[in-house]
Amino acid sequence: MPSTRADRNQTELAIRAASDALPHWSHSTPQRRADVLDRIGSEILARKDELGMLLAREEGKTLPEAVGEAARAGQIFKFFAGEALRIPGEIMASVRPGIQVDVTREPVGVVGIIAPWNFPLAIPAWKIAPALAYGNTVVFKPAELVPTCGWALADIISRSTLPAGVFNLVMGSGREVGQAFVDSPLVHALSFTGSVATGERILQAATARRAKVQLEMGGKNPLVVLADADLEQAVECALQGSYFSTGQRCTASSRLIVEAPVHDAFVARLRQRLASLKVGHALERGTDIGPVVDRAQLDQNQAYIEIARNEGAEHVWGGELLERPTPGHYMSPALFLARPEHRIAREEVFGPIACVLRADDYEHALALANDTPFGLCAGICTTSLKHAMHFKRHAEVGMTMVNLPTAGVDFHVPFGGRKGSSYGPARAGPLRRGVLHHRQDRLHAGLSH
Ligand code: TXE
Repeated sequence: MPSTRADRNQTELAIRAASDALPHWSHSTPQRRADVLDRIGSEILARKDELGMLLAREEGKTLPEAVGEAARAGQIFKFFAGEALRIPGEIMASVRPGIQVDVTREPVGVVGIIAPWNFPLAIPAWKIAPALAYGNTVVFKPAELVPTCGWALADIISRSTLPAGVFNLVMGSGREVGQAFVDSPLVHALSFTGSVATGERILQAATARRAKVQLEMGGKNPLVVLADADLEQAVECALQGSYFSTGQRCTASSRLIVEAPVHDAFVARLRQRLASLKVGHALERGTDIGPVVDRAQLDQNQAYIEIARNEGAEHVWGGELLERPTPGHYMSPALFLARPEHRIAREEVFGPIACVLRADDYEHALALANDTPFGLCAGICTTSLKHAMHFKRHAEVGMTMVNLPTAGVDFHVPFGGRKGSSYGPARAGPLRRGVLHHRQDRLHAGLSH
């Protein structure tokens, strides 16, 4: 019986196909690439409800979140269709007489894309669309837990009139298929999102053979709540950022750093809101938090709850396994009061678990926020313009949010972190430079002190 998992030989055939297709595709016109990407984006958008249903059933996020993700994947392809027409170049004066210098941006070559399971449509779209827009060819490996979403995306791409070999789906294990991408001299660049351990391994191997590499790994993102914050808004930011999508987002806020004067009120209110959340079937109307993605992740979450208790973190709410009418890996959202040295305050759990750290003042809160090897994103809830502006400049992360949840980013701007969270150019295309970016909800200027 044929296997649904590719082996190393089949992976190498796909890489060879991508390599053979490169000369033609890399010299295709921007209009040709724009048309293809636009077609893909249109089909995804037209089928977003059906794709969202597929995603919710396979990964377990709630149906509204899943439909939103499918729509986002469509918008990403549409955006990069436009970008394909806007590839800039420069003409510069030469230092030598009678000579003109053209600076152009060229495709990198064959791009190996290795994706995680937590955003099985949007993250692949965010890697595939820019790679194709700028004339690269692609070999794509979805995560093992989400083959249906990977297949659905590839099926749509296969109908977009792309020449054969430009885009290749290879299903299989990280060890076999992923490793073959990493090792192949025909793969010029690798774009990876996933765990720190796998990212480190890819980095070592890729740099040894001088492949270009872009890594998005974990986060331990802080949300700072200052005493002058709108408390209700801050609690909603924490709730959304820490627990929605079952906490399975690299941008989730898992450290809630709260200034002492509002600490107890914040915790009480958050506890109250947690009690009102509905954990249940991803397709059921009214579900706030779907199941954990699989048994291994659920075990990891439970292990961290045990570690938190053993290390002396104070349990505030949740963390229990839940029974529901249909089988699933359900658990209630968990909240702890922790100290900075607790593992629950230092390591990425990737589940619906957050901890609160008490801060004496703004400077202490900032120091706690930066006390981590990660640096993906950070948030601050405050009505002080002075502190918001300072935080945007001094939080050691790629992205800061003001009076917004840490999770939730725009697709048309670079995405990336600092320190241990990221490596290489920010996600938004292999040809773009990373910048730090900041977003903010309304801020009451003039109230700064
Ligand atoms: O990640 P892996 P997994 C974290 C999260 C989670 C843990 C494990 O804590 O509990 O990672 O998740 C492929 N060469 N995050 O097992 O193993 C693999 O097949 C090449 C956080 O899913 O890193 C998959 O396609 N590729 C993160 C992809 O790498 C290899 C999102 C990710 O798998 C490979 C996901 C190898 N040797 C997990 N081994 C975030 N912060 O966004 C595996 N892969």
